[in-house]
Amino acid sequence: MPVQNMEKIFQDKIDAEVRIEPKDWMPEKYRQTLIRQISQHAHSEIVGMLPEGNWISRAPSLKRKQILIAKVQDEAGHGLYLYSAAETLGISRDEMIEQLHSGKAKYSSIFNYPTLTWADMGVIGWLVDGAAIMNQVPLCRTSYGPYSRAMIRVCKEESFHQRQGFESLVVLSKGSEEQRAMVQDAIDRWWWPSLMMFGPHDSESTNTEASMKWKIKRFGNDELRQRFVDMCTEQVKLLNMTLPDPDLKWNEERQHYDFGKINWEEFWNVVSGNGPCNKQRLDARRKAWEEGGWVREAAKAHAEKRAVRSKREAA
Ligand code: BYC
Repeated sequence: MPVQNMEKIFQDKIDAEVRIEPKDWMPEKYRQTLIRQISQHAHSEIVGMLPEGNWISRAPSLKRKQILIAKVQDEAGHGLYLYSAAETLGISRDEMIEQLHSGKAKYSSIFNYPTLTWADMGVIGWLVDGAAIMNQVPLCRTSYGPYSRAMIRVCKEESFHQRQGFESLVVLSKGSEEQRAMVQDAIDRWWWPSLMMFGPHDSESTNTEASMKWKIKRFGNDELRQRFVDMCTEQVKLLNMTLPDPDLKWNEERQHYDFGKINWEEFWNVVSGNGPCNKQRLDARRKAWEEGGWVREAAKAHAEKRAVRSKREAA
């Protein structure tokens, strides 16, 4: 069948909301876009464990330590579901990890900022997981079956993460002057990087148009960012704190909050590897990979031994 006909059948399926499954025909660019986005997402989950892992041994109570350990473990799980979803598109996990370690594959800009105080754990839960949910709930309906199914589980866990973050900030915001100052400082540092998580303006985005046609993305970067600003501007009032943006103002006509200009120079600088912690994050991942070599070898030897045994038993 000519490629144009295959493409038409494919697009008709997308338009009719039929999920694309691994063995279905798909345009090469659709496959490549999904590998790029899903692997970038998986890497973000794995690298995202580092800034929070940094506080596990310093959590202020046993309860907070248990919650933080559970959250970081969930992130490892999200990375694994997502690597598995990407593998169904014909790339191996080793290739994806090599792309991360060589700097070829991107991961979210947000994880290249340092976590300086305990309040950062609450603010990451509230703002970073909050931005992730805003972006990821529509991905539960993304057109590629394995990705959409992985995202349903990821989103359920992310909403727990966001609530625990906000709850911990509610407690701190009712605490001492010092605790309140710590929360405000963390909000001031994380607010703008959180807005950058949604990616460049749609007018600058290289992938949005094709991704929306293929229903990989359901909304543009700017629409999701606006929804996030509207949500957080209300939530911050419950903490009696402020967002660090003098231009934040309700616009009656648009029925949305207007907000200030994002520093795109900072964003591209971080994305291209020159953020405050890019080097530290990649060094930590490469070191973990090298030190885990013996586990991979042992698992492989075990699997080979089991395969030989079951072959012998079957004979
Ligand atoms: N950081 O054409 P665009 C999480 C890149 S949450 C770095 O709009 P696209 C977690 C983009 O890759 C974070 N790079 O791209 C939360 C593209 O470059 P390439 C992860 C970024 O893909 C809590 C270029 O800029 N979430 O995991 O249509 C705890 C132009 O952008 C960023 C996901 O990955 C950024 N912020 O839209 C633990 C969700 N933004 O690749 C973990 C799934 C843009 O063409 N991903 N770039 O060289 C998405 O929804 C989309 O990939 C994005 C970007 C909205 C992020």
